Amino acid sequence: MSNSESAQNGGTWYGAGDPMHFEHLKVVDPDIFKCIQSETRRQVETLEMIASENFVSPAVLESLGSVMTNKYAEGYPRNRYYGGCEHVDIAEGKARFRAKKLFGAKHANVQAHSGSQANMAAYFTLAKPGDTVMGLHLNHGGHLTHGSGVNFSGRFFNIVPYEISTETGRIDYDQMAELAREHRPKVIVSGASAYPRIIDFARVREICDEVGAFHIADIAHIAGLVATGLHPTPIDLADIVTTTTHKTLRGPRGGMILTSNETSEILLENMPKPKTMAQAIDAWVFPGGQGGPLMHVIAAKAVAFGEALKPEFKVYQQQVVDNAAVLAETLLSEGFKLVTGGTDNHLILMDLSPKKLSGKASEKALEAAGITTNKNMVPNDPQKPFITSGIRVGTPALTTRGMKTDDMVVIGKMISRVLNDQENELTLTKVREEVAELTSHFPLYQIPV
Ligand code: DSN
Repeated sequence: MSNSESAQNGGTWYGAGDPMHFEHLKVVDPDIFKCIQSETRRQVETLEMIASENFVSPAVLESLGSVMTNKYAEGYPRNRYYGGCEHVDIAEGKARFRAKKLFGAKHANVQAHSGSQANMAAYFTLAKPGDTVMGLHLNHGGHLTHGSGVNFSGRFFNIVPYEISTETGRIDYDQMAELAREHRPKVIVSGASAYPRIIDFARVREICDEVGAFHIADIAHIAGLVATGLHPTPIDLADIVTTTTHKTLRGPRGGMILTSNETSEILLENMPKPKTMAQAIDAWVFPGGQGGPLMHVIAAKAVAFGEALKPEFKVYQQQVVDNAAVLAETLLSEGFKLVTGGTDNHLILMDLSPKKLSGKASEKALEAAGITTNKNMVPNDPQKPFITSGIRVGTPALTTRGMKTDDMVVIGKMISRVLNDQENELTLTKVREEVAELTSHFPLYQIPV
């Protein structure tokens, strides 16, 4: 692929430029150098189809590997607990400004270390321990932080999960409304980790308004689509929007919180004094839940948001969605069942129960063939979460490499061959060779030597 072609996909890094050098690491810690070398090779030579992963640009990588990691900067720009913050202030200011522009938000907190910590800060901004919170059930596509009993969300809050319809595989908004009327939650969380359809944020807002609940929208998976208008935005429909920055948004691993709710005085009974929504969010990130921000990650977030503001990023996101649609059609034509029958976004949830295949074994077989996916629960899954009957696949990472719809047809057929013949080593080896051949046409990073 030429650089001009790759630029249309929103980046210029595919195989371009020098490899990262690691002169020091090679000498100081050859074991870890080898891990990085092998991981680079794995990323380059296999098909990365985990729906929540992506490949960052060299500019983002350089920022992550910079001296910004050395700086303590507790507090917020121009209001820190440490001296020497004049440069990190600029980086964080740019990250916040670009995030607000990208999503049309009035306030952005870019310090959350992860999506989970963003959600924790959002919950504590709006609810007290023991309050009722509604979120999509983990086994129906929700996230751990949307109320799982093994997570802080399920331990600190009284969780009432809503579900997807077992007939359609889509979120059952009528059930959500009924549960909300019955349980009067303080917060309803919208958003999902394994949901292939558009989320109706307006309907969730209506339900919240009817019962007097706050609305938190977790757009971690779809942030890139939301930023480019390919999925409706929750910005004016949710009190708080949380996201990760490393999935479709293609930035460094991390979290972010946005709001456009200008509630001037939100009384937080467990905060020392009334705060605006923006101030309350910031206070629940630092000092409420975190200490020093990761300034190298925040600098990299600024770079990624700058990339996402470019017109090429929309072209990239459209290709992500087009690729997922064609991959879904291919899998359907190969006889697979897909939850909801297809996809509107970047991911597909395959229900392997009609074929009597487990997600665990299928993930392993695909991995052996050079295709990286993850096992996933499907609605009413008879299997345990560590086994499952589903496989989740996504197109963000392959699309970053420059792959298009024709490639998705080829890949869909490879997935079909592996899943239908997963015990056969010869099939797995043959597909692995084909994967190596395919990936060689889509250079990514140079493997360090
Ligand atoms: N664990 C992530 C995923 O894979 O979807 C969500 O945060």
